Amino acid sequence: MRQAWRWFGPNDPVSLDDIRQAGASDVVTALHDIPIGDVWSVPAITERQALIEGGDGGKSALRWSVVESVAVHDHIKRGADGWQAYAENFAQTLRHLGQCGIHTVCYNFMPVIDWTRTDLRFDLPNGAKALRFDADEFAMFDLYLLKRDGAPGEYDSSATARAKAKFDEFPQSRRDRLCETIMAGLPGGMSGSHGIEEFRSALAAYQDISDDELRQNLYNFLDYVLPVAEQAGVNLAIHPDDPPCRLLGMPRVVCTADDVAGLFQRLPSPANGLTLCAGTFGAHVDNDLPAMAKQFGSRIHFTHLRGTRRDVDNPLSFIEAEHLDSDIDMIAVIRNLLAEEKARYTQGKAHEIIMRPDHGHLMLDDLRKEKINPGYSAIGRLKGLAEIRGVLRTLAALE
Ligand code: DNO
Repeated sequence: MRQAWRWFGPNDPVSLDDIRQAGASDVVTALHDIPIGDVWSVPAITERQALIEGGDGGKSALRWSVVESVAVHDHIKRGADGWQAYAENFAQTLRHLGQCGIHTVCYNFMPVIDWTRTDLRFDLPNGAKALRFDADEFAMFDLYLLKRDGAPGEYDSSATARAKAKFDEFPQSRRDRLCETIMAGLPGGMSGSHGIEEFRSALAAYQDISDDELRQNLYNFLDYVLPVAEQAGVNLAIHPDDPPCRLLGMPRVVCTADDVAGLFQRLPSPANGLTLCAGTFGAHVDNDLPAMAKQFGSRIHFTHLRGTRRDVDNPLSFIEAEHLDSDIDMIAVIRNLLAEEKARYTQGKAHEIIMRPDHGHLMLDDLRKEKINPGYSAIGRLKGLAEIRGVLRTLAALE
């Protein structure tokens, strides 16, 4: 397995030198400055590549091996007039990436909001801070802050009562922070930030789109881009919807193992692959992560090996737990991914799966830093990567 690290580019407070010290060999990044829907030109890609791979006189080598993510334009997700032009731009970006030797591209098909949390500094008993998704706080936002038209019909009476209790309990400052956390977009989010009116109208545009329609729009998009990806030597790796449940009345199509199985059945192209984001899938009670690692083995090109722990009294709420200590049997996931690599190797195929740690806890010195990207501070991810590296080494030694 190749050990990678997400980097947000030259303005990331965690530098390429830090990544070298973490012991990662591969970098996961994107050209975040290019507007969603525009083509990434070859010079723009090679310039970033030179920065990462330039060698810098005797320093450990790094390789930009995964793009996370090329964003899918909203027109494509809605199947709106002119979506094909955006699909063509996406395809052109894939051609350029393939030409530059970057062969793995993560993307997602989440409408309006990318990954979503309600608390970016949830206190853990050990003094570190974690990201958290609290379903009641989210419902409170939907019902009492956003006041979305369809919302009251979508929560049962006990969920509504819990949301109301939160609303009453939260001072204005916490309500404001919740709005910002949900609407401003998190690092690496592919949908940008919204003001409340803009947010309402972006959501309204999905009001009449069912899960089946969104799924069909995903298939139409992939019908368009997969042949290009194959030709360009690029594997696409869809990232699941995070969290894997219905939000704000919008359709969702990549939440469970069944969703993923359906996608591969409908579009068997070898370029049609998966980002096995253990933490995201693990937040859904139906998903068995070790089984998914086995079931989708040959399609897994990229993996986020983080863990989530669901609340006992509400399985829709969760915290980002320790990488090895969560609801997920991470050792079994890794064992199955290593078995997949071995099978590929035996078949003479490119065999290495790229992994990265994800959403580390905010801890130690990072707690005192002014500028951190939530989930992407250095030390928590360093801890996650080091723990996973220990598992990789141990399982290899036991072979
Ligand atoms: C959060 C990430 C997401 C993910 C994109 C994938 O940390 O897992 O931002 O990168 O949604 O396209």
